[in-house]
Amino acid sequence: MAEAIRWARRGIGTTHPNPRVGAVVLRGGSVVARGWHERAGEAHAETRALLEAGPDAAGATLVVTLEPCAHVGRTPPCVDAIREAKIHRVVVGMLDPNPLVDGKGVEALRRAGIDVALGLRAEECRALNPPYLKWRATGLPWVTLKSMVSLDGRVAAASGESRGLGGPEEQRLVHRLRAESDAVLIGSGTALRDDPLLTVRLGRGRAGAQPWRVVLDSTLRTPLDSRLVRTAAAAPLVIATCSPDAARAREYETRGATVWRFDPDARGRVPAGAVLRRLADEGRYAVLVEGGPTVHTTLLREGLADEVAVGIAPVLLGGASAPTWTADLGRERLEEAIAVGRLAVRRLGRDVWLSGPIEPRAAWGADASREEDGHV
Ligand code: AOF
Ligand code: ZN
Repeated sequence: MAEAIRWARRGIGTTHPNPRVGAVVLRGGSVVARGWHERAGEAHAETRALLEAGPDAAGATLVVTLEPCAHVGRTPPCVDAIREAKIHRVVVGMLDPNPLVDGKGVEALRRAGIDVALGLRAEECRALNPPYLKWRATGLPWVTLKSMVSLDGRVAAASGESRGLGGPEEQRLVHRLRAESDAVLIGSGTALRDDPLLTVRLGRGRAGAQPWRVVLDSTLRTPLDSRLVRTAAAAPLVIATCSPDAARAREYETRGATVWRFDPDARGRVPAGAVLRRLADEGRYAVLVEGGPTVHTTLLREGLADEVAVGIAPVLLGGASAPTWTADLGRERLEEAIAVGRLAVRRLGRDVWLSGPIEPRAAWGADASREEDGHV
């Protein structure tokens, strides 16, 4: 299963809206074939592994991170392929919460007389797919808040300068996070202040399209000559707004951007939750939020954030008006603090990178109870 999980990871950044899935075929304890799901519309992990195994699959064990599908989607049911390949035993990491599958895959295999074990390394298999699992449970995407800050927590100097705060290793990690995301989101303040590109340029590029770049821009103030708009024909750009200015919207659209219009929220701003839901509806389940403080604060206040990832540069910026990466979270007391669990710490050159999930996670989060723990 550990090897199947490693293969599944290859799909991070490309499988959406499908989950990341890996599979291996075992004979006499050794791996004779492996497969992973690469792109929606293409073969599922287990089908690929079976194809590679060929006649070796007969009587063999198939290990797969997610329950094999029992339905006809863009591809035929994997349970049929498993049966036809004469697999003897299937070891499954976790059930697929897709209502079209959800236990039916395991049931179909057992009905066909195939021995099925369920729940092996279930937590690690779950950890392959936070975005897919959150979307299945809530209809919302998995949201990671990313920030680069000084040792005193500020995102920019008093002058507004922020470029170069994170070192080259940190920059590379940010590009990898983008490559692993289905959408990268910012507020219009960041578009104005930093004029970012938000594309994947460093490191291993994703084997396909760029993530969607999304700007929350209630008044359509993102400049037409910004780097985002100037590159809209080459990398997808969505401007989410509540401005009724159709002429201004057309200016973006003729340059290749897409404009989404929403009714303003109570504070007259683009409703972040509605934008996230729309992204999920479009199959974008992994959203990386790159600021600024207004957007991060809104998402934290509204309970829409799932994870934080903060790079800390070893400098003190000070500055009475230098912003920190969150603003008023609407909490007064220490006990009301938003807690981050299982904090991971990494050194990146001279910088430190901290990341972890926001706690407590919603009820859908850590529910492993549906798996038959101890069955394997
Ligand atoms: C698997 N193995 O590798 C994947 C599965 O439209 P389709 O045919 O690609 O089906 C998509 C659904 O199939 C997806 O929502 C999920 O329930 C399941 N994905 N299943 O057994 C795979 N990618
Ligand atoms: Zn399948």
